Amino acid sequence: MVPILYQVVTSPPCRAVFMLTRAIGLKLELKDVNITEREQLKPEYLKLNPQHTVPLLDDDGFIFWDSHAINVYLINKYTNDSTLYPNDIKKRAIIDQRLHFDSGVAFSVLRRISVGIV
Ligand SMILES: N[C@@H](CCC(=O)N[C@@H](CS)C(=O)NCC(=O)O)C(=O)O
Repeated sequence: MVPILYQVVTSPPCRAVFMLTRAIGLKLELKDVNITEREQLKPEYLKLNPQHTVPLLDDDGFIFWDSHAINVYLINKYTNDSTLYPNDIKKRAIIDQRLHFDSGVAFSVLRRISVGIV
């Protein structure tokens, strides 16, 4: 059973998961979430993710969200290639810093700017 990704094809965090799965050769089942129609706010989706965001991963019943957490999980579970998320603690610390920067700073700033334009 392949992992299921609830996604929006144009969403930057979803694209990050697509890039990672392409890099490690992992197939996903994709389920579109129509956020323009606010499908993410429906009770069925809120039951899966009370934070109502995409991407969300369902890996054989193990359900969680956030592209950064999903990518690290997929690397740990589905590849032995340690180059993407090295075991070396200093290299890993730099990657974690970039992930947290994206999560805590870059994405929210870019979202605020782009929501005003789109
Ligand atoms: N930090 C999250 C951000 C997820 C996020 O905000 N996704 C947007 C689409 S790009 C979303 O789901 N928006 C709908 C909503 O917040 O209700 C991640 O990396 O997965």
